[in-house]
Amino acid sequence: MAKRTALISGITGQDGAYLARFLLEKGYHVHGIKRRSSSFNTGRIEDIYQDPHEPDRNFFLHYGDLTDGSNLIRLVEHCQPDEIYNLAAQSHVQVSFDTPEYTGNADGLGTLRFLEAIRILKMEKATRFYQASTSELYGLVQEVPQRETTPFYPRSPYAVAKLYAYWIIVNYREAYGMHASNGILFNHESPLRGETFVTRKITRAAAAISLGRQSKLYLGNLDAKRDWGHAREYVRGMWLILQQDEPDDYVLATGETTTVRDFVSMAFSEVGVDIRWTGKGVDEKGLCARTGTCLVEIDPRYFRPTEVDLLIGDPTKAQTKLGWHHETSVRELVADMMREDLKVMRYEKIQKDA
Ligand code: NDP
Ligand code: GDR
Repeated sequence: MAKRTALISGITGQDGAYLARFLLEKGYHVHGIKRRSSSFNTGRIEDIYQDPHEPDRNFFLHYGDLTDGSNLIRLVEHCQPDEIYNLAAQSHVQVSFDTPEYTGNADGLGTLRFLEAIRILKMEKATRFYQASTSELYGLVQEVPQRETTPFYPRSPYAVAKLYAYWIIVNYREAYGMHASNGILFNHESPLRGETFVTRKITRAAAAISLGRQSKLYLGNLDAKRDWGHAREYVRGMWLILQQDEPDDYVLATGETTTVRDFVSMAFSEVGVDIRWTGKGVDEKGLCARTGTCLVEIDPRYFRPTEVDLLIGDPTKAQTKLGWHHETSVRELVADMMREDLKVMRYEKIQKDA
């Protein structure tokens, strides 16, 4: 059978890095879109990078940007992908309040530009399209657990941009018969998670504090609840969605929810620190550890103008139709992230001390 070709936008991000590995292992030719940057942004895919001079390559990187429509047309024409995974986005919810226009352009209109590229090139029947939709669409709680039929109520410029992307996928599917699907993915994390998302911020801080490299962790809303899974397992779900005969929309989630506060406790317990919470309210400072030293403090700057309080997904449709299941519990996820962050921090400490 001829090798299949995939085009991944957002290949330098957490999910892009896991998905590229997954597809390469499946024997795909993988093309990735990376942004031009003044410093390296390919750290997550270093180990699968292939030099352009190597013969018989199956991994290719191209410069591109979701805000540049003609670039996307050229890339789709050049790569002739069987499958496109649109993972690129300004993906930070809080940052979207600072950059709402850019976020709308990249995350909302960027998806439209990709779909238009397929349409302009008359590749509607040749190319399947995966859209990285999000549990942030549910926003203000309407129903729990959240499933494919739960009404959306987005609570950030990011979520509103993703709402546009979600519906343009549905519209192009219905209008032009495209094989375009939404994966409504709940939070998924890993050792490759961006450092400013709360889980990685916590695991890095717990590792750094335990090694004496940091004294305190500042956080915002500790009461938010998230359905956290492992990114490695979620990229398999993305692929399964595109292997279905019919395009459709699917929730990928664990079905369990955890507060930010409990995530902190789990991370610190991995390094033998028993966090004793002395405060409950959002104004309360001084969440102390066993030693009596204050390790975690609330900083109002990390609160969002509008928050998503509770996410808990119902993955029944993905389980029954795709045969997809999560495997890693939140505790195992924390352990995995802590293990890797401790490794990195110890290495950095040795270098610094030397
Ligand atoms: P990351 O933030 O780790 O990665 C985002 C990727 O998009 C990076 O490669 C980034 O490039 C790229 N990118 C950003 N803006 C542009 C642009 N204008 N043009 C081209 N590329 C761009 O996100 P994740 O890997 O965590 O998430 C992948 C996708 O899934 C995102 O769309 C996200 O919104 C969505 N999602 C994520 C969930 C999660 O829990 N992780 C849950 C649900 C949805 P660079 O490296 O140069 O910054
Ligand atoms: P989220 O992830 O907004 O769910 O979006 P994030 O890790 O940023 O926040 C989760 C929750 O933690 C609270 N929080 C903090 N968050 C950050 N980043 N920093 C802090 O210091 C902090 N303190 C508390 C937040 O208020 C929030 O309630 C992620 C992204 O990957 C999106 O792209 C994706 O669509 C959704 O997950 C599903």
